Amino acid sequence: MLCAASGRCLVAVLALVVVAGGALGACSRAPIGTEAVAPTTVVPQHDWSDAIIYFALIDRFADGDSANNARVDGRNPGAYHGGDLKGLLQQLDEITALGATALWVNPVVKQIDKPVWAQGPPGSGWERGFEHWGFHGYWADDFERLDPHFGGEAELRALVEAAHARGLKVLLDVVYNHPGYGARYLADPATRHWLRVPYGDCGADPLTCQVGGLPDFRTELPEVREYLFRAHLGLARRVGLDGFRLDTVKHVEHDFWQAHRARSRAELGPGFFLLGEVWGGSHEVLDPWFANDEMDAGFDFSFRGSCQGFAEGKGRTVAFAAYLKKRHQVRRGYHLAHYLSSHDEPMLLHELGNDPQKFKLCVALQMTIPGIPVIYYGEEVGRRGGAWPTNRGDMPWGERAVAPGQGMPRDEALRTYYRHLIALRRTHPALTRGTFRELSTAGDLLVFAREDEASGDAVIVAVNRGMDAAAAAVPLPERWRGLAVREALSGAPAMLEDGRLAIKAPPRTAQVYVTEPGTRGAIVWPTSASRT
Ligand SMILES: [Ca+2]
Ligand SMILES: [Ca+2]
Repeated sequence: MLCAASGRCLVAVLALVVVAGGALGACSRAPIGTEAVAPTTVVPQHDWSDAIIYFALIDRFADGDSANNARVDGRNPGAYHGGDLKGLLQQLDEITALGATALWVNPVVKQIDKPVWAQGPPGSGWERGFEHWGFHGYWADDFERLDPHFGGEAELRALVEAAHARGLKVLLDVVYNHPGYGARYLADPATRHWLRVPYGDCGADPLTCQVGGLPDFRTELPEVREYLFRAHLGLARRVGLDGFRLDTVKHVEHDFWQAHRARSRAELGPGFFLLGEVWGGSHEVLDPWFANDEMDAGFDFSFRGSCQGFAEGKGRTVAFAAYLKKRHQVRRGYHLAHYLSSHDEPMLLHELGNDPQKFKLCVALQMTIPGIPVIYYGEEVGRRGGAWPTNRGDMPWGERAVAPGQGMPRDEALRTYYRHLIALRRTHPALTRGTFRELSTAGDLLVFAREDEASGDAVIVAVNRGMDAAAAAVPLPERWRGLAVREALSGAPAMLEDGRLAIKAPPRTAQVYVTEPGTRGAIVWPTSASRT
């Protein structure tokens, strides 16, 4: 948008946690910027249903090439800050050590060569205005070239190869609906008719309007489709991408997306993954795109706000549980991707008053409910930022010699919390593919079970949003009979009383109960849950 196994596996995931933890400890004692850390790999996702996506804005992540830093101004939230594909490649271990299985990067095509004057909303600190450039990649000037600020096709291919060598998949953000303001297509007599004049009203006709005032492609024209398909799918094939994140999906015709799906499968194979942004998406809103198999997944815009309300103590726990139960009722083989923060919305940590305890409740819920968790770069280390444009700040690198975010503080304890939860999600099929069953909603304590019949795995999650300790006794899952149980985030043994799990939850904490490793056979991941 403008303003996007086997038993061996179980052992490997657990080993990753230990190895990565050790590496981090070593880093903190090594001379700054000189530590030699071996590339970190992840156990590749078995299927997109157990993916964890990390979304990075390339310009804000890491600068690996100062030669392409034209018009860089780190003081301006709308200017280029110098990050590029080469820098992202150099810092890939930051993402793999976290445990993410897929990387999503913003569009990389050539951007318009001039800024737009923009004013931030009240409270953003940028109400008086600033020069806004296409650092985010959503203002294309030429879909057939890459923007030198990000790097060339060789750098993109190198990034994809380095990611694949680490077990990480790569999704590229692409825009089919519009080019940037004043793009070359408007001036060229050969392509001027590709843009819609007159244009519609977004409220009345989302297909023909100018989203954010951007010129709308006449995507119903065969020559426009052919041009855009060749540009985007050709790049994907040449650099080896695993899929696209599709921008502004609801502003383009359904038959366009059906043709795009057929074309992407024909050229890139049946596994080429399509994650679409339908603004306001939910299981109900997205169903027309799933019904026609136009894409594999869409964003769940409901979770972030719902979780914020729950963490702030608003509404009854039972209502939030009812919401969680129904939010992921999608057609089999399709997915919802749920996020806490994004480039189009304020950072959730900010919305929660920069209270890490409240934020951690939503992190725990994000990593223990159905769907594909999406992590917006830096939120895992407590990146500060409110509404746009400050939600697109630099990746904090602490004392590491990485620009542009060198010197920005990092909450390493929060990152460790993420890593533990991600490792649990990667180890337990119940957390990715299992059913959701509410167990207790008394007061401020929510307890639910995730159970996966195919693998026989079960997990119980307890989240206490209250300022007081809370307790509940819930029945044990049938498959836990005779097994030792522990609370995985603390490592403490679980208390079992009369065949029930006795939960005692401290104020504003989350707990994740699993069976003790070794007390049952290794968890075997079922075969693919997808259609293809
Ligand atoms: Ca650079
Ligand atoms: Ca359109």
